[in-house]
Amino acid sequence: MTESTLTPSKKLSFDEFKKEVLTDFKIAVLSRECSLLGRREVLTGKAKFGIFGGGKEVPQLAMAKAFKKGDWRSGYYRDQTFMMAIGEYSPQHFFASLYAHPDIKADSFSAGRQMNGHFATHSLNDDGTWKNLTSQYNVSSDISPTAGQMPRLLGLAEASKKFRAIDLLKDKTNLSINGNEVAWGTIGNASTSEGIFFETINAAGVLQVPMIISIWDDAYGISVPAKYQTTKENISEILKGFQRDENNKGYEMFIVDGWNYTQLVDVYNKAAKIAREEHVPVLIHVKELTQPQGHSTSGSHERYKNKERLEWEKENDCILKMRNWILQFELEDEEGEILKFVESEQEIIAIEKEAKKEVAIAKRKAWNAYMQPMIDERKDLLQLLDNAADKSQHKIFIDKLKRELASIDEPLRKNILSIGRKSLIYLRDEDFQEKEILQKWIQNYRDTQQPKYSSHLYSELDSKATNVKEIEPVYNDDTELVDARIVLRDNFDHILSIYDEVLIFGEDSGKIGDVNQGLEGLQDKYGIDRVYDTGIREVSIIGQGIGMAMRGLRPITEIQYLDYIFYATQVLTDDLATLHYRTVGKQKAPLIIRTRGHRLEGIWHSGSQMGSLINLFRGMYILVPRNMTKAAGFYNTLLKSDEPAIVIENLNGYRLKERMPDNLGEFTTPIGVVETVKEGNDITIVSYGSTLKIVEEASKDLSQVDIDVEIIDAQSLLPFDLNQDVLVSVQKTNRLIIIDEDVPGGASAYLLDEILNKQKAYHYMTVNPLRLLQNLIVPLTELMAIIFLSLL
Ligand SMILES: Cc1ncc(C[n+]2csc(CCOP(=O)(O)OP(=O)(O)O)c2C)c(N)n1
Ligand SMILES: [Mg+2]
Repeated sequence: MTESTLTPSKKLSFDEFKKEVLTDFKIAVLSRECSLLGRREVLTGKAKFGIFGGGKEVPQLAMAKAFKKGDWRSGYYRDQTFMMAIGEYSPQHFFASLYAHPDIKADSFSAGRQMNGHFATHSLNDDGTWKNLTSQYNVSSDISPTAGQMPRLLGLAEASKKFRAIDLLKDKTNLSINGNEVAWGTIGNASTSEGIFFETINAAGVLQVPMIISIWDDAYGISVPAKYQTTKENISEILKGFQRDENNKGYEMFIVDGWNYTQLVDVYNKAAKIAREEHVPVLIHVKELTQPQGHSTSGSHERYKNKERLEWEKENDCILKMRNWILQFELEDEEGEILKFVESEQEIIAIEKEAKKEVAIAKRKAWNAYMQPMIDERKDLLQLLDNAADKSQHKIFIDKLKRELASIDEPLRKNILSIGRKSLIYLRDEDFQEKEILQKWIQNYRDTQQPKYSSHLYSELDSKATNVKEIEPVYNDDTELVDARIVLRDNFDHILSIYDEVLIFGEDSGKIGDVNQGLEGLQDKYGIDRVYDTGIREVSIIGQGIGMAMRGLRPITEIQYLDYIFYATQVLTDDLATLHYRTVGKQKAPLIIRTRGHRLEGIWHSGSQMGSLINLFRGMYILVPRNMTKAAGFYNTLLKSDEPAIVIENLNGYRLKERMPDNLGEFTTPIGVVETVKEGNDITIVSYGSTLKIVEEASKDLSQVDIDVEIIDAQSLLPFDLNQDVLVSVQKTNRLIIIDEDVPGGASAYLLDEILNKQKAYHYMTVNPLRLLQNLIVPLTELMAIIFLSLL
């Protein structure tokens, strides 16, 4: 473990050094001033909640110095000063995000969709193309679950490793320059108690990736002190075993006090050099930090810190310590002259005053920019209400609504829309032009304002996955029947040869080519950097995928069995599924997750828990192909577009026979389109995955008793049946059964809701629609009987 000593990494003249120190000090003070004023904005009701970077300013100045263009950060809500120091966060922006200004130009992180302190930069142009990521600072969009930034951090770092190792990627200089980019992580001391912290730390040590993780240690996690968080109350002490030595690869580690500016600068420069040049992960334990205003605006730290601790925090505030160091700094030059940063304290006071002023002005500007559009919108509505009131018999009520709206000091869109709609209730029996204009304005207002808050869950570009057209598999006359896994394998072979950016990895995916051999031989053919094994650690496998996808690669990560995806649930639902939404389309992670399930023969290795997936993973595509050709088609579709998805292959389908298509790598299965696999007139049966085969078998027997079923393969649960083909089928058959392996209230309930409420098929049904949950106690014969009886 390296204790730092000061060795400047570059030679500066004293004047340059002085300028840098004073500029840094000003950024720290500016940041602190934002925190102080930000808290007041919340306490006076102008913002709902605030979480700030106070007490962590000085180490972040040092981190910013070592952070180069092309590098990536994956951190958490305390990194306010870092963001300011790299020039990606101004005080006005600080207040815009505190007020949740829903304009990406005002709050470039999330247009008010995230709570403040959740940072991001833009990786994508408006047309969805990549920006030149190597000529800008890159900040992956933060999420709130503590340690949730860790899995993605691993992938961001691993991408550099891939760009350095894979010759085919060398020309992608807008994404990487020879893998020189470092992925910087930050995490609070208490969040290191999370399992995914340890999982990721271990994985990065194994992978030897350029990842630098800083632990901001203020000895607390909200109110809970280190003694309840960390063994020995010391995270670097317990991570000592990860330290590299002469015989073993591992981490480089540093321990440094968070108020010691010069030592911090030195440590961060050294860490960057090691990670960047050697691709060795580095851990920096930054101790003795404070939290001068407590955790967030929700409470005060006087409730849980004792007098001694509060006193200690005051004395050891990193900005105060930096201030004292600046005041006391003296250096004798070669001519014996004493060099100082400042001649007197007045110079420091002047910087502090200036910062205060700047922040106050920024706050006013941000507030006005946030409020002005809504004030204008209210004005428009008041005018329209006025016009309508003059014509209405209910003028008295409309006038009252007008007064109500006019009297709100700071009108929000919610107020405007709700008053507008209320007025229409009073006007419901009347008919005049002013009412019509008012009605249109309200409708238009809703249509134009709503997307500010809810757009971009999925891509809104022409290139979106649901726009990829179907290309059917082509067969020639002597096409052979093969084990279905061979279709998958040969299709992956084509994928790897077409797309240089594709990497496939997971547990047992490399050497043996996955447990069902859908990747057999592909590591030998494409190399260990493109098809490879990982440890057993689902959430960080997903993290590898997310991070690499954010850097322009096209990872296909394998989760060995669907049942084990749930270790990664938090990261999938909070990070991957929301990334596009929470950055308003400015970042993407088109990760393809390959897994297998649907064979209900036990508790594990075989589940079909679609209900939980479709609810938790909105923002991704959930695809349930009935066979391996359909699955291969989905992979091809997904690679022609750029959105995240889960493909659940049928565990019992790998050894069934399928025909080998000629156009491997080319044919596509459309997303959001059902397929009618058998036409019929008596009843519509919707199913998917492995139950579909059972339904097909039952239908053959039923045809012998003249029952003619129509079978529809849902194929894609998220989204489901965008063309509403099921509706057309029900219009013909007037009967519906949905069959799957999920629990009651699971995916079949979702499908029924889509068909009844979205497609409005209810009107065409002559009998109650049924949902049938196929499992061992509903064998084929019983299934047939149920279908038969439903027709009576
Ligand atoms: C998974 C999860 N659990 C709980 C929380 C609530 N929470 C937010 S911050 C926090 C404490 C984090 O402390 P630490 O990591 O030391 O960071 P600090 O705030 O002290 O900088 C907690 C418990 C959360 N956001 N996510
Ligand atoms: Mg803490």
